[in-house]
Amino acid sequence: MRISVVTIFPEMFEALTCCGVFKRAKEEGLIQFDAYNLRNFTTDRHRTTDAYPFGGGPGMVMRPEPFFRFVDWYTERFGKPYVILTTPQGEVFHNELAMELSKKENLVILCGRYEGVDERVTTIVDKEISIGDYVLSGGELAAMVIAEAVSRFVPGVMGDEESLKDSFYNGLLDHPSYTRPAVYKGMAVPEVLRSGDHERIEMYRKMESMKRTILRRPDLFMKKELTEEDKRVIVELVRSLVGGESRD
Ligand code: 6GU
Repeated sequence: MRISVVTIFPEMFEALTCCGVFKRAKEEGLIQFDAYNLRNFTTDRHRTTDAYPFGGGPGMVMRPEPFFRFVDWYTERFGKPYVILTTPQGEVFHNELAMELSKKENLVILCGRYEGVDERVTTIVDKEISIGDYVLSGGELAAMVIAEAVSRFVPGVMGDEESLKDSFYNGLLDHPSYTRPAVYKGMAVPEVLRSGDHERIEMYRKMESMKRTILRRPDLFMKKELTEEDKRVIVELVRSLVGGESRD
């Protein structure tokens, strides 16, 4: 897939492409990624991307023309993209949305700045996205978050497709993980993980996953549709908590 961002700070995206999974995906041609400079799509002599808000008020507002010109230029070159605008006023980003976006052939992310983007830009936008209820000075970090989360769902990007089955794929948080040494500063790795009993390990992990989700993210738990297996896990979890007792 092609992911393109347009921003007044294209250099910021080196943080995304310099290292790690995203860099490799780009090198292997699984993802075409480009950060375009919005300034190159300005129309005036001074190449301005913002201006004072009509009606007054603090801060500057991003002018519409460069965004329109960028999307026109892009469409002519690559075909019609799915267009996202980063804004604290958007739908809060989540993993399922990342999965949906990963099916788009051409994804364009318009980076807004906190003070705002001329409202008319929304007429060329398919979805406005926020990454959470806090304020960032610009949409660049949000665009990187979106690009990386989306890229993980592009076939081939995660070497091991099993790695996709982590937090959220089944609506639950991850179970805890341990590695060597088996005992560190007096803290031992749970015995079950070293038992070699794969059935017990699986049940232990599912129970921990369920327990964490209930305790830390009751909102996620309440949304979850319980499978028969989930119910068995909850039964085992309650049993493990009350000890040997079977009724009462
Ligand atoms: Cl998408 N943009 C800005 N400027 N701030 C944010 C955000 C986006 N999401 C959360 N805060």
